[in-house]
Order: sequence, then C-alpha cells, then structure tokens
Amino acid sequence: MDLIDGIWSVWVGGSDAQVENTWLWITSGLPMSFTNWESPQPDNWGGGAQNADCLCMGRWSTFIWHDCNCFENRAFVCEKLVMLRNL
Ligand SMILES: [Ca+2]
Repeated sequence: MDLIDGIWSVWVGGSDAQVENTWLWITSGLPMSFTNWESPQPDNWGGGAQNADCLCMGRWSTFIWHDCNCFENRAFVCEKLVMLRNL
C-alpha cells in the first residue's frame, strides 16, 4: 500500500486516552467493532506520560494498526460515507 510520497504514517482516528486499552473512535465515541492490530499491539509503549493512546498505521507495519504517542506529527485519513449501488 502506498500513500502520497513522503508520508510514512497516518493517524486513523481512534484513541484509548480516556480508559487505557478501551479503544474508541474519536468522532463518534463508539467502541471499535473492527480492529487490525499488529501483534502484540496495542502495547502502550512508553507508559507513564508517554502513553501510546492514539491509533496510527504506517509503512513500517504495512499499515497494520499500532498505538502511537498522540503528540507525534503524522498525516491523517478521514472517514467518508459511501453509498453502494446494486450492480
Ligand atoms: Ca494507551
């Protein structure tokens, strides 16, 4: 999978900042009904003030999910409602 040149990783829009290891979508506040974590993610790498509380994915993991530190600079992807037609 390739994105725009120079983009190494992206924010996806999930977080467990409110309750550790309870991952919610940021815009809706709903729990995730689908996950795609790379094992052994999410591992809250860093702990303490460096909690990995935001969902990201990157080329290093072939865009499988990781928990990342929210203060890092990344591009982001947006959700878009798609209407499907019968073919
Ligand atoms: Ca976390």
